[in-house]
Amino acid sequence: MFVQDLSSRFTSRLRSERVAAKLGMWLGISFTVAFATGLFSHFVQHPPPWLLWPSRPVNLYRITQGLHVISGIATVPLLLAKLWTVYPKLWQWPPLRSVGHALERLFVLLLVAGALFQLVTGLMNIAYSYLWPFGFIQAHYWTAFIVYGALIIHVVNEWAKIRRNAWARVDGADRRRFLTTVAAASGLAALLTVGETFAPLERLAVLAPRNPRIGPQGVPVNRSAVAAGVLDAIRDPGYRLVVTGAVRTELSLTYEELVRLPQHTVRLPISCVEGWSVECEWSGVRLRDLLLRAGASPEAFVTVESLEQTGYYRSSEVRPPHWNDPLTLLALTINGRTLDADHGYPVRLIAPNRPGVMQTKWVGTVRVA
Ligand SMILES: Nc1nc2c(c(=O)[nH]1)N[C@H]1C(S)=C(S)[C@@H](COP(=O)(O)O)O[C@H]1N2
Ligand SMILES: [Mo]
Repeated sequence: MFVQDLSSRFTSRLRSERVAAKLGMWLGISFTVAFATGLFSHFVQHPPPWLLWPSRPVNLYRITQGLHVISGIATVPLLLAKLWTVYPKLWQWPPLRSVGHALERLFVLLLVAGALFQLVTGLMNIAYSYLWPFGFIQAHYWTAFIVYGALIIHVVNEWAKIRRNAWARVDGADRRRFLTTVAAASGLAALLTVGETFAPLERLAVLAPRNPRIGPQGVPVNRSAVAAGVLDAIRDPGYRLVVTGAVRTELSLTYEELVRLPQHTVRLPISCVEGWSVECEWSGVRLRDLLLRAGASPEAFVTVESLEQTGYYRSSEVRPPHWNDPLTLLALTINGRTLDADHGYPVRLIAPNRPGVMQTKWVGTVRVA
C-alpha cells in the first residue's frame, strides 16, 4: 500500500535543519537563563533552614528577576519560529517507527506543551490575570523541571544534528533574513519590556504591565491598603510596633516613638517577582538597632508580620545576614515623604537583595525565633 509522507507537502524554503538548529540553540540559551534565575528566585523565597543568602550585592535579585521575566518574553518569538520551522514533522509517516522513536516524540511533546504552558501562564501572571484554577507558583515551578529535563533529553537525542548545524553558516539569503527577523522580534520584545526595571529605558516599556513611575508617590503597588483590608488597623491610634519572641526585653513602640529614634536613609529597589523594579529613597529605623535593643541573638531568625490578617504575603522571614545589614530598615518614609497607605504606612520593611514579596508592608510585629 502506498502511504504518502504528508510532511513533504510543506515546501517553504525557509525551513531547514540548520534554521531549526540555530533557533534551538537560542532557545537553549533563553531557557537556561529562565531556569537558572527561576530556581534562584524560588530558593530566595523558600530557603532550606541552612541556607543564608547574602544581603549584597544590593541589586542582585533585581537583576536576576529582571532577566527571568525578560528572557521569558524574548523566548516567545523564538519558540513560535521554532514551532513553525519544525511542525511539518508532526505529519511524518509512519508516526511511530519504534519504541525509541515513540519515546523521543513523547519527550518532544512534553517539551513543547510544557514550554507553551510556562510562557502563557507566565505572561498571564505578569499581566495580573489569574484566570486558572491552580496555583501559579507551584505549577510554574514543577513544570520548569519537566521542560528543562525534556530539553536535556532533546539535546542528547538531536546532538548529531546540533553538531552539524549549530555553528555552521546558514545557507541562502532568505533563510538568513528569516533568522535575523526572528532575532530582531525577540530583541524588540525584550527592549519594550526592560524599561520596567531599567529606568533609562522606562519610556520604551510599552509591553510592560507596570510602569515603574505610575502609582501613589510615583511608585507602583500590587496590593493596596484597601485590598489588604488594613485601613482601620493602620489608622488606629492604639497602633504599636511590637518586638517579641526570643528577646530579653519586649518592645512596644508608638509611631511617635519610632519617629524619635535615630533615623537612617538608604537607596534600595523594590524588585517585584513579576519583573518590575524601582529604586527609592527610604528612611526609618534600622531593624538591627531594634533587635539588638530588645536583646535578640545576632544569629536569630526573625519574622516580620503585617497588620494584614490574611493573604499570602502578610509576613516574611528575615535571616541574620539581612537583618544585621545596616541598610535593612523598618521604613517610615519613601522619597522624603511619609509612606502612603498603599506603600505600607505606618511601617514597612525594606532590605537589600530581596524580592518585593518579602518587603512586608503595614508591619505590626517583629517576632524573634
Ligand atoms: N503585607 C503585605 N506586604 C506586601 C505585599 C502584600 O501583599 N502584603 N505585597 C508585596 C509585593 S508583591 C511587592 S512587589 C511589594 C510592593 O511594594 P509597594 O506596593 O510599596 O511598591 O510589597 C510587598 N509587600
Ligand atoms: Mo511583588
